[in-house]
Amino acid sequence: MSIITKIIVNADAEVRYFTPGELEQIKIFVKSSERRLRLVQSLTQSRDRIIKEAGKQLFQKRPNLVSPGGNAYGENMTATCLRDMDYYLRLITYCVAAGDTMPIQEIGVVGVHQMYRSLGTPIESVAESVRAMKNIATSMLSAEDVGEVGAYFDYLINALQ
Ligand SMILES: CCC1=C(C)/C(=C/C2=NC(=C\c3[nH]c(/C=C4\NC(=O)[C@H](C)[C@H]4CC)c(C)c3CCC(=O)O)/C(CCC(=O)O)=C2C)NC1=O
Repeated sequence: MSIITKIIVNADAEVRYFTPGELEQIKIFVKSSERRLRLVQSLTQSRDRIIKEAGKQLFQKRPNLVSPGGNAYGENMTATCLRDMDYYLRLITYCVAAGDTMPIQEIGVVGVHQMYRSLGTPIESVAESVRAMKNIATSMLSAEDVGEVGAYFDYLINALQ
């Protein structure tokens, strides 16, 4: 799941020791761990605000979603929509902790197109909600942190398109 696990799986598949390049990757991962965990903490602490604000932006931009006939119409459906956003933000924090996109890949995007199609949920609006969360989350972060977190958001947005 983490970048280290991935490197081990790759090396073991080829029955070999780590390459210098892999050791370098592990070194970078270990060196950045304190910063990444701080980042996880700050996203976790701000999650309510990020989701509430991003939801507001989404429904302002696409009012048909919460109008009669819209997929997020009604209190329960709106809450389920915000819950999906919360799921995705949580997966982003896993990625930051792991230093890898694997958590999103394995938990968040397998079969997601088919799932949302069967729910009648417009997936491009789900992508839009993630884009809104990205903008809000990154506005609270330093440039270095924006680079890392932004990459995971972008990975997810691409997968939802
Ligand atoms: C962590 C991995 C994971 C994901 C991603 C996930 C998504 C997910 N979203 C669902 C529903 C839903 N998802 C939405 C979301 C939205 N509707 C909109 O119009 C907006 C564009 C969008 C919010 C941004 C809605 C409204 C439902 C309820 C649909 C229904 O019950 O008809 C459902 C159906 C079951 C349920 O209601 O819980 C699943 C499985 N579940 C998971 O375990």
